[in-house]
Amino acid sequence: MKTHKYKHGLTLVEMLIVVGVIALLTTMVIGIAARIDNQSKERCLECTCALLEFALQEYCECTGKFPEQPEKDFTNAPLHSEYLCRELHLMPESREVLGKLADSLVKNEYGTVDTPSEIYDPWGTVLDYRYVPGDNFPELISAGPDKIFGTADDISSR
Ligand SMILES: [Ca+2]
Repeated sequence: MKTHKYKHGLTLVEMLIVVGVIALLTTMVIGIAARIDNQSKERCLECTCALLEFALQEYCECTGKFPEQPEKDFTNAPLHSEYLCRELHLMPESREVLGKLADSLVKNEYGTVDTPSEIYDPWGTVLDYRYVPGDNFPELISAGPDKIFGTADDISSR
């Protein structure tokens, strides 16, 4: 007579397959979440740059020129950002536009000499401000997701 012996539970191979599938799905979800996070930060940066360009235009209408760049060596982004903030705060029109930036992107909004204001990108790196030779409209540059200037993922306001 034939007896049916039922197994209960999973074999080791089945357990390994289940763990592997869960690990694969987790990796996919994390990758998709990171991509969505980066895309939302890029949109935030676009809005920030648009606001800053508007503030720069307001500043230019009041003073007849854009804020100068204090250093021409393109290596000191915090100094450029501090100077840009200080200059934009001087004119009421540009200060008003600057006030529309998200609080999380502005460090020391009412900066002093000891704790100057700086504008950050959504990844937490200070935004650089520079002039491109041959173009008199200043350029805003984010170091991008890797937080390092001069790499392929840098994002320009151009
Ligand atoms: Ca970069």
